Amino acid sequence: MTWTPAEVEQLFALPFVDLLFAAQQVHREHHDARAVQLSTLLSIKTGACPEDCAYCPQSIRYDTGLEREALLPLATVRERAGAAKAAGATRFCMGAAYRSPKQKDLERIVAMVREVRALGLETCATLGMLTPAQALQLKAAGLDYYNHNLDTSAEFYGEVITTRVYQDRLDTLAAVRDAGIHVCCGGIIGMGEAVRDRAALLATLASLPAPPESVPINQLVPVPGTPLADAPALDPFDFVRTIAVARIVLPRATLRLSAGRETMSDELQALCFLAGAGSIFYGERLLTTGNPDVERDRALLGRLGLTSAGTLPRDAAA
Ligand code: SAM
Ligand code: DTB
Ligand code: SF4
Repeated sequence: MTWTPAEVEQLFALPFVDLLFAAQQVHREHHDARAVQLSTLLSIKTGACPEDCAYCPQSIRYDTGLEREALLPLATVRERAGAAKAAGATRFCMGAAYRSPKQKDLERIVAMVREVRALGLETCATLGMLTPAQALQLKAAGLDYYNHNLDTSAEFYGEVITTRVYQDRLDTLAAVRDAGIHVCCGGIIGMGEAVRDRAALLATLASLPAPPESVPINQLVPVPGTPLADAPALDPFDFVRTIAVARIVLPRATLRLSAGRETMSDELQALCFLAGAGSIFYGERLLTTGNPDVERDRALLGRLGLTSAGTLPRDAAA
């Protein structure tokens, strides 16, 4: 089913309880509503990024006090992935602050993907823009997912990032998809965008040649020193609405309740699961900012009767 931005905007305008009910119905049709998939992030190369993404603590253009770190050694990545698996994660996501990876760095990352996969974890990487040849190289190493976010609508994009254009992002997504790697692509809510931008982002995701298998919905983490440090606070219900609308227009995707959880109440997170979120980032850190600790997450899942197993969409498992 295709959705126009105007149709998606109408979903946002539904009364909250009606929207959540509709989203929950779609969720149960395609997913196990009691399962939450756990992905652990590791920043394998930190800071000094040449891009100017207004939300990002890793851009070299903003003074955020972040300590930069070169590409991590393979042994460190293996050790961190092993610890993530032991803590219960099923996917390990390696993030690097690149505009696009240099070939010699990609060779090292390919080795990391192989090692992490050998531990029995699903692998994900987010390294910036890729050429079709680089995507094929990652696929050959066994990369399961590539994360590359559209972040917001094409119209609002230029307010947030000026060092690359929307089409660059779409081109990388095509390279990833054509290489046969699962696409992980979502956005950030709370950057000062209008509801129509959220609707346009979700309509764009739903109308890609193939909808993304994985969709991270991030709430802006306002980082001092970045241009968005003082972005106006988001109404938490508008965040839940975004997850619910995403659920309806991307029925088979796994929606990840991503950045921003550290400041969310347990009740707000429960509403996000009700709206259709079926995955979280799990572990004390995202890339450079904090995340709830594993004890808090385990307790929350337990209190809600959610399990961290069984994450394949129902129809894919059949
Ligand atoms: N450099 C690569 C890129 O931009 O694709 C990969 C890493 S980048 C940090 C991955 C994603 O993290 C961004 O696309 C953005 O959606 C998200 N992100 C970064 N900073 C954030 C923040 N302060 N709050 C919420 N999400 C953020
Ligand atoms: C995504 O959509 N969110 C994650 C992951 N993909 C790479 C990153 C969130 C980063 C939050 C800011 C930080 O920790 O640096
Ligand atoms: Fe660089 Fe990615 Fe941060 Fe943008 S979001 S500044 S590309 S690390």
